[in-house]
Amino acid sequence: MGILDNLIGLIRTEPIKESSWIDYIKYNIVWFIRKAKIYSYRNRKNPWVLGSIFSLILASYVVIPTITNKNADTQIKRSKRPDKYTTGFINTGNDCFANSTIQSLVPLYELNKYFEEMLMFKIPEIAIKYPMPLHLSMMNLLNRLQSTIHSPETLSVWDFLHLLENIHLGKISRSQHDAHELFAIILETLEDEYNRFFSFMSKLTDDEKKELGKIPHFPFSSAMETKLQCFSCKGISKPVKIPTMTLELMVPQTQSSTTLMDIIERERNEVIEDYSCFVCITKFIVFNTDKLKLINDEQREFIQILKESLMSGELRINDDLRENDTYKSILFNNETLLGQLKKSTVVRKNTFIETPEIIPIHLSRSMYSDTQSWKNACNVSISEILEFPTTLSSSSHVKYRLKSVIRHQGSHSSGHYECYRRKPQYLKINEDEYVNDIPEIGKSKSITKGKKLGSVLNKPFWRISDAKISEVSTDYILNDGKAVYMLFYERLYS
Ligand SMILES: *[C@@H]1O[C@H](CO)[C@@H](O)[C@H](O)[C@H]1NC(C)=O
Ligand SMILES: *[C@@H]1O[C@H](CO)[C@@H](O)[C@H](O)[C@H]1NC(C)=O
Ligand SMILES: *[C@@H]1O[C@H](CO)[C@@H](O)[C@H](O)[C@H]1NC(C)=O
Ligand SMILES: CC(=O)N[C@H]1CO[C@H](CO)[C@@H](O)[C@@H]1O
Repeated sequence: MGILDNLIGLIRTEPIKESSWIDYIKYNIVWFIRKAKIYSYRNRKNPWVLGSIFSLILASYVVIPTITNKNADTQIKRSKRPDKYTTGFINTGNDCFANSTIQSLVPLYELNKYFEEMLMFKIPEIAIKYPMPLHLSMMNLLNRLQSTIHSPETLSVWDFLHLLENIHLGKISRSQHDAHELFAIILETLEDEYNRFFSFMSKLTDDEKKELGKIPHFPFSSAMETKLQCFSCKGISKPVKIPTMTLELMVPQTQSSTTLMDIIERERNEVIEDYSCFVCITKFIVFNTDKLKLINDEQREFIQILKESLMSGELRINDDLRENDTYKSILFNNETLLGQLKKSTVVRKNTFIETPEIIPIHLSRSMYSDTQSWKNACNVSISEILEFPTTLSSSSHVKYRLKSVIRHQGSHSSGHYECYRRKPQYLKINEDEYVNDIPEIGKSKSITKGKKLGSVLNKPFWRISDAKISEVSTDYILNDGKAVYMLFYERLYS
């Protein structure tokens, strides 16, 4: 119990505003320990696991900085500027994929705002049975990575990764080390925690829901709508709604260079040849009814239904009517006639119908043959601002701005990941006193007027290669098209 008492005492020093969070974190600690027992029971040969869970709990909640100053024993580098350094990670092996993935999440304003809103949320008692360990650990990690520092500092990403392993009762493959896979696991785990946590909502009455206040919105969730349109008849398909969290884009394999906008455009308007458009077929059938061999009243009735459906404009190019047995029997009796009908070309349009706050983009650069795989080194020119139409018909656009990039250098099977991370805008309010515009988790602040820092305007990004931090311009990143692998864009409101 000593450890728990100790932890609970430490929790109070965390910047938590809602007292319900104290009970909630206590619950999470108990959950951790139970999970750790199950995990260590299953891994009896690995008794270290339980110990690592305790050190993990400590690592996740202890506010005492475990950040080490790398240059403590040599000459200490110090900068008066707040934007010269940011905290990097200590490389303990092949974890640059993890370092870069976490770093890429740090400058996401909307993610920080989400965590901030979560901490403001008054957790009802009914919800204190749905743990969110990854949320808590991530809040803690981002909080530390965002702190303004004046000399180089590092911390280890493995506390976070061990937690992720324990949540899934398994190991994160250390041989795989792919930044995109890790990001996908983090995102899925966060979303799963979010959905489970808020599942209590369905048990509440409308009045009880009103009392809860604003429910934080998961910033990655969005939905795309996929619709097919026929070039010949202009008919459209029934739209399909697809929940989306990451834009998965295939880098063209036959070009040596392209632009991100081109890839997105191609994905958004994908042309498909040889499509059996049901509207075109129906038109043909309706115009050639006299030539059709119809063998019973059912078939004649069906043709009438087709006609009405076509006239009303309700017929879709992939209408369910084409699955109807009567329709199939008409086709069977008239194969020769209908065989004369040409196939259509259609375009598949993918559009956001719910726009996300953050768009992660994964550029798939893997190429495979029967025996080997290699990396597609196509030069993809990226842009700082992306625009997306929100619906097929309307001309309204939403804008997104580049916040971070994960770059990969090397071959398909080995290589090095680095992160370009946008600096916050620092405002100088006094001599040697700065504030920045990132909503730091748990530290509410009002943005004051001040002089913008010139070095942020000239070099708005950090290039973070594990513990090594340098400062780069936007153009530098936009010209790094052979290495860009994952991109994080964030909604611009203006
Ligand atoms: C991740 O960062 C930590 C801390 O800087 C570092 O020790 C580790 O080597 C990094 N991983 C890789 C693969 O560079
Ligand atoms: C096919 O269409 C006919 C006429 O509309 C309808 O009566 C019948 O139930 C449909 N069959 C199926 C399997 O949907
Ligand atoms: C990639 O394309 C950009 C923009 O066209 C160019 O500036 C850059 O030099 C290219 N990179 C390489 C390695 O060819
Ligand atoms: C099986 C088949 O094609 N049957 C008939 C469909 O309609 C045409 C034109 O009326 C006939 O020639 C086919 O025999």
